[in-house]
Amino acid sequence: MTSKRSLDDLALYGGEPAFAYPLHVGCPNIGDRDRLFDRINDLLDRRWLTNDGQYVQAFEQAVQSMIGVRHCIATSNGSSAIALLVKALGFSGEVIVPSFTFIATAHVLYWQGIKPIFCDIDPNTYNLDPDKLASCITTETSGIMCVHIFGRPCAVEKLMEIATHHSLPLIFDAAHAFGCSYEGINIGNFGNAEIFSFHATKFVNSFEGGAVVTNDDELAKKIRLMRNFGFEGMDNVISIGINAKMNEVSAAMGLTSLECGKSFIQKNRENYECYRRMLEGIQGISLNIYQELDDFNYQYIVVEIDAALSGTHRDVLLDILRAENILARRYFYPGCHRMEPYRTLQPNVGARLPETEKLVDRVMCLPTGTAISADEINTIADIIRFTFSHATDIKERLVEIK
Ligand code: T4K
Repeated sequence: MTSKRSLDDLALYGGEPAFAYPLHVGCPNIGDRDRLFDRINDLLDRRWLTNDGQYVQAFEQAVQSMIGVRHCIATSNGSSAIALLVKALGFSGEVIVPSFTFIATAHVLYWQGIKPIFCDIDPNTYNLDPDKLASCITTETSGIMCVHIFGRPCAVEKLMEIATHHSLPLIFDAAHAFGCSYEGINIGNFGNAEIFSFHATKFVNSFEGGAVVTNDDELAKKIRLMRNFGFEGMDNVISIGINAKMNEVSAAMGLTSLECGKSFIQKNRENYECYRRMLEGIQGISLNIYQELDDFNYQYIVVEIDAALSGTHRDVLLDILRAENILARRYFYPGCHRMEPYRTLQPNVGARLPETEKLVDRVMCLPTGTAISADEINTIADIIRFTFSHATDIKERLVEIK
């Protein structure tokens, strides 16, 4: 329970922070240290540190069998996985993407001279709205990249229908969706290919890492070559390529993390249920509810703040929480279209993204993962309740400060 009794108890106004240490949204899950150190000692003993080593191969196999997909090509990070995939599919001109995503989704395209065409989202799922997709297609469109944002699957079937109808390749940025499924099929099996991120902040992590997964043999072969400068054999380069390889220490961490994946999901789910109970009945905050039908990794706790109902704008709550050492994040404010270079290149695009513009002002992610306890979640919820119940006084103070 928080000891906040008056506004002056809030750390923002000089009180003692609720936590003496930071509570992060993306605090990494560590897993079985002994197994990790055994593996690292083993790879050091064998002096094989990178370049398609034993642990990378084992990691790829483990991902393949877990997802039930024919190919997994492990990469240095999620961004390089997208870059390889976009290059291998020959995307050019324009590619349709949501703006409500991490900046990497758009940047990887623009980095390769491709113009991201931002499409609006469905406010219920935060994913690209298939009903708005067709109007974004032009003669320059070479592909569609959707994002299973926060791990919630996109409207896969509708998207595939539209892509097929227009003969466009469809890929998924599944950076958040490892361990999730759509109608009984694991994410990783849809479209031409999908990519995962195994960054430190993901529930299964390899420090830095990523992967392209696909059931297309030819595409997999092409990407595997591109990941290693286009080398086929020792001194024969048969295609353009770059260095996007995952190293052995990362793969050792990835494998170890994967082995603990079920327990990480279990803990994330417990945290989610705890938030659900604790936030219930607080007017003006709604927790994203997930379909029970499919597998889900619960790696993000996503809430929307209704400023009219709660009397508190999301950003005011964010300042209050952060002063208490609760380092909530405004993922994905302000939307890619309002970040450079896109806001300069496409200054009026916001007009056709009304749902994205509304959401980026309301949404927030709260700390979760194996490092957080139920007591800490209770305190976070108490501070939110306290803030909303003192909304008028807080507003007055803000006016005074200005
Ligand atoms: N597509 C999508 C949809 C993505 O969300 C991402 C990445 C990508 C593509 C690209 O994948 P990668 O190339 O990154 O593999 C973080 C992550 O760096 C990024 O991977 C992730 N998405 C994004 C949603 O979140 P930042 O800039 O917010 O990271 P940072 O450093 O602020 O970390 C987030 C929180 O985690 C902080 O509160 C601090 C905490 N943290 C972080 C690290 C690295 C720790 O406690 N320990 C740590 O070691 O992007």
